[in-house]
Amino acid sequence: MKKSILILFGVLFVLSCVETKKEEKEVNEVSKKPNIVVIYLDDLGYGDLSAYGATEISTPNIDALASGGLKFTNGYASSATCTPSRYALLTGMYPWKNKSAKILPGTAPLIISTEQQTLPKMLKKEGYDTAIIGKWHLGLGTGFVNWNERVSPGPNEVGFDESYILAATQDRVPTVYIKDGYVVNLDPNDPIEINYETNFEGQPTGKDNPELLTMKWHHGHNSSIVNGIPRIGYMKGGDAAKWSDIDMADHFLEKTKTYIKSHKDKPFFLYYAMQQPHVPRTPHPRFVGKSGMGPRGDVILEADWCIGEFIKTLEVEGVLDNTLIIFSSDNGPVLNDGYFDDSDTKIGKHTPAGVLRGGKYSLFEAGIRMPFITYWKGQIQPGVSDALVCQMDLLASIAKLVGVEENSTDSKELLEAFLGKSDEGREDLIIEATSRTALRSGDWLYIPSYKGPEVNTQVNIELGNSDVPLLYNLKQDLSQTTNLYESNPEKAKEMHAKFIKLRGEDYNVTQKLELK
Ligand code: NG6
Ligand code: CA
Repeated sequence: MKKSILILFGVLFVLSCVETKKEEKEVNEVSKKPNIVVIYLDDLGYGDLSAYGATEISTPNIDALASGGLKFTNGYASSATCTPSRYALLTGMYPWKNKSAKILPGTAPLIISTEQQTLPKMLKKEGYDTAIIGKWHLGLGTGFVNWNERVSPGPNEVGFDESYILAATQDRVPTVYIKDGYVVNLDPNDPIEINYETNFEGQPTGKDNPELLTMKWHHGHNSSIVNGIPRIGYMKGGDAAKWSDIDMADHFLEKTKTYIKSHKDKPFFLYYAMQQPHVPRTPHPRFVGKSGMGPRGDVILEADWCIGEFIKTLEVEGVLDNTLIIFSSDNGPVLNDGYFDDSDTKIGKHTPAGVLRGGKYSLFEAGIRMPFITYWKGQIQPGVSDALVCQMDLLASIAKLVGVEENSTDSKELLEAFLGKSDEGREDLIIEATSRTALRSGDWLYIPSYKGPEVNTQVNIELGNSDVPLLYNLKQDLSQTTNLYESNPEKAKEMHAKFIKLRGEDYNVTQKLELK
C-alpha cells in the first residue's frame, strides 16, 4: 500500500515537472518571437535617401539599415496618399475597396472596422504588446468627436494596446497629442472645439491675419493659426495641449525609447509613424539649415538622426538582434504642398523622386514606389531585392513569421522575399492615387485613361491623367518616358483585361480628384 502511494506521488511529481517544463518552453517560445518594428515616414520619396542614390543629402542611419539589411527596389506603398496607404499597411486590404480610405480631415470617423483583422490585432493574439507612436490619419470616433472626453474608437480599438498619436496630419487641426484616446495636457477649463467648415467667432485665421504668421501658406492651409503656422481646419481652445512643432520629432522619439525600455522583456510590435517630411516642415533648431536645401532636407536629416537614436536604443536595451525592422514611406514626395517654405527654391540638384516620374498624388511610379527596407540583424542577409512587394503584404507575411494561419485576399504571403530567402515577389499589384487605379504586372505598368489635368499645377506634379491609356515597360523604361500603348496593342489589351479582372469594371466610377 505504502509502496503504491509512493509510486503515485512519484508519478505525480514527474508529471508536474513535465508540466512546468512545458510552461517554461511556452514562455521561452513567446519570448523568442521577434519584436517587429515598422518605421514609416510621411511623403519620403524614392530618391530621398543616399542609400537609394541621393548624392545631395546624406542619411547615414537609414543607409545603415539598407546596407545591413535588404533594400527593395520594387517596394510599393498601396497608394500615392497617406490614409489609403496606412489603411492597407494595417489591414492588408486594398484601400480602393474602402470608399472612405481617402485623405481624411481631422474630424473624420475611424475607417477601420473594429471587426476587421489588423496587423497589431493579429500580433496581440500571439502574445505581443502593440503600440503606435506618431501619425494616425485613419479617423477617430464614429461621427461627431468630443475632444474633451475619451476619443474612441481609435487605434486602441483596432489592436494597439498603447497609442500616442497625432490625429490626422501636422497641417490639420486638432494640433494636439492623443494618448490612448485622451488629449494630452488638456485643461478642462479650456475645452477644444474643432470645425472643418466654419471658424469660431473672433479666432484669427491664416487668411485674414497674415501678420500673425511665421510660415506663409501657398494653397489651402489658411484656417486656424497654431504656433504661427496656418493649418487646415478651425480649432478653438486647448491652448495648454497644443504641441510644439519644432519638438515633435524629439517628442515621438522619446516616447519610442520609453516604450522599448519598458517592453524589452516581451515581444512587441511598434509602429513608429514619423511625421517627416510632410508639411509643415518644422525642423528642430539643431537641424535648421543643415541640409542646405531648406526645411524639407533639414527634416529628412532630423528623421535620419531620430532613426539612429531609435536603433541605438534597441541595441543598448539588448533587443536589436531579435527585432525585425521594416522601413518605408506612405507615399511619394512633394516640394510645395501648400506652404512657402523654400523647399522648392532651395532644392538644387536633389531629386526626391530619384529617376522616377511623378510624385505624391500621382499614378506614375514616384507616387507609390517607395524606399523599402527590411532589417534583422543576423537573420536577413544584406543585399538588394528586386522582388515586387507591397506594404499591404506585411500582414500575411508577418502572420507566417509568427505562425498564424491568415487567409487574406489582398495581402500576399511573401515572407521569404521579405527575409531575402527568395527574390520571388507578387506578379500583379493594383496601385492607387486619389481614387484612380492602375496595374503593375511583371515588368509592365498600365494606367487606364483618366480625365482630369495632366499636371496638378499647385504642387507641380504630373498626375498620370491622359486621353489615351498609358503603358510602360518599367524594366526598360523606369522613368516612364515612352508610352507603348499604341505600339504594343497586344500587351495593352492583355493588361487592360487583367486590370478589369482584378479591379472590376467600375474602376472609373469613383474617380474624382481629392486635392482640397
Ligand atoms: C492635401 C493638403 C496637403 C496634405 C495632403 C495630405 C491642401 C491644399 N493640401 O489636401 O497639404 O495635407 O492633403 O497629405 O490642403 S497626406 O500625406 O496625409 O496624404
Ligand atoms: Ca503622406
